[in-house]
Amino acid sequence: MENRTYTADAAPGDTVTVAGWVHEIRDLGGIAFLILRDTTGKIQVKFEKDEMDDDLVETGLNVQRESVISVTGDVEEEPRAPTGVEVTPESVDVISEADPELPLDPSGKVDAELPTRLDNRTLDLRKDEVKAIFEIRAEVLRSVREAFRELNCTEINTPKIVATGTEGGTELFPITYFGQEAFMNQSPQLFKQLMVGSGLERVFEIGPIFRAEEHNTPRHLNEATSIDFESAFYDHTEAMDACEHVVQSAYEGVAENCQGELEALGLEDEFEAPEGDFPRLTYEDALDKINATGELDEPLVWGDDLSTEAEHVLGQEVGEHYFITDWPSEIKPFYIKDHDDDEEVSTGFDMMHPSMELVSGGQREHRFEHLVEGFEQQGLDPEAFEYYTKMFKYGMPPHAGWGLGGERLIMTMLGLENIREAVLFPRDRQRLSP
Ligand code: ATP
Ligand code: AMO
Repeated sequence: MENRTYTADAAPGDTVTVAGWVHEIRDLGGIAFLILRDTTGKIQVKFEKDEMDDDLVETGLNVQRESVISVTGDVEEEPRAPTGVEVTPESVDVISEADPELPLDPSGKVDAELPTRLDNRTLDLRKDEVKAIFEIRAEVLRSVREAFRELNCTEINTPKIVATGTEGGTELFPITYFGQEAFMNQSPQLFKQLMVGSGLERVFEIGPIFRAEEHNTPRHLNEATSIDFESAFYDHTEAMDACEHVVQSAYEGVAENCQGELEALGLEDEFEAPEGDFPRLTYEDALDKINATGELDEPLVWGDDLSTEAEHVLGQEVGEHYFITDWPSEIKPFYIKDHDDDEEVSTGFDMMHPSMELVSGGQREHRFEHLVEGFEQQGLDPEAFEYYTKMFKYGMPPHAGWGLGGERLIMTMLGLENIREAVLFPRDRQRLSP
């Protein structure tokens, strides 16, 4: 729109055209105010009924809330106005009139349940505190990309329609691909590994993953954003260092660049970037700590995965981001390398927020024979993965990496109760549109 001024830039003495949504109309009798909202903020438009053209007053005050309008007029200082300035209109143009029946109140005066909000995201994101989540999400992605750049990574994009799954057979979404069986990819795992053996060596990808999760929970999505890292000539400890750097950078970016958004969410005082090294507990230490609390009905034994309850108990004990290392080989996938001196123990690790798992990773099995054996042990047909395994015959360096759940990072960072709040249009068991 030609000559449009953002409300935040409207300064006393200027003649401006501001455009946006009718946030509120307050009619006090002789004087009335229309609050116009755009992406940068709000501005008051003043109507003095006796002193203004009747048509102008009528247009300005009869317009429905949330209609899109533009207003041209002079900006003046006005201490009583919410932002200290107001516009005295010369003309008001109703560009797109809103229906008086709104499915959701963007002024936030009437609360809406999450499903109603998700069905009406356009209106929902007119609220400052909801918009703030997605501005922060964008900042997280910017900071994460910057952190990967500092680590000399190359950004890659790998296919989302694939012939095989990697993270366990039950969670795949099958599709038909020109008459052939295919799946939505659960993880870029195999592709990112193939690229560390290429001339790229160190890569990252930020992209969707698809999982037909069995349960509907506040921390699982059926389409999530995975932040994946993989590097040649890294072991699991170096991969953990990179993970710390990326997660800390995300927090720092938000602390530096999202003060207004944190205020909109009421988090300006409590938001803190995690500092220093995250504690690294072995799986055995973790079991001991959990069992020592006596809070689980049954103590955990070697080989058990950590239940949600166990994660919470441990999170309470540790109280900050931490790693769990040295997991039993039997509960880690085929591509995770075992320790050379003890093949019962893997180099796999998880990185945890006190409330949930954020990352899985590890050093990878790069030796062809061991890799093929691992497939057979997990009941997978190595032939179906030949496109992957054969590259391990032509010079595959030792390597390590991890996958970080983007929405879980944002959810835990902002203390959101439901992961769906961190996604514009979440996919879950009940939700396929919008
Ligand atoms: P003014 O100070 O403009 O002469 P007023 O005393 O004539 O205002 P009204 O015009 O009836 O009173 O205004 C009603 C209410 O609106 C008052 O409480 C006044 O303080 C408030 N008000 C008037 N102008 C503004 C403004 N530009 N911004 C915010 N509030 C205003
Ligand atoms: P994993 O399966 O543990 O590991 O996934 C990595 C991280 O992705 C996030 N995540 C999810 N977030 C929301 N909804 C889901 N349904 C969901 N599933 C996973 C979690 C999890 O920690 N290939 C390995 C990674 C690697 O080793 O590099 C993998 O996919 O935050």
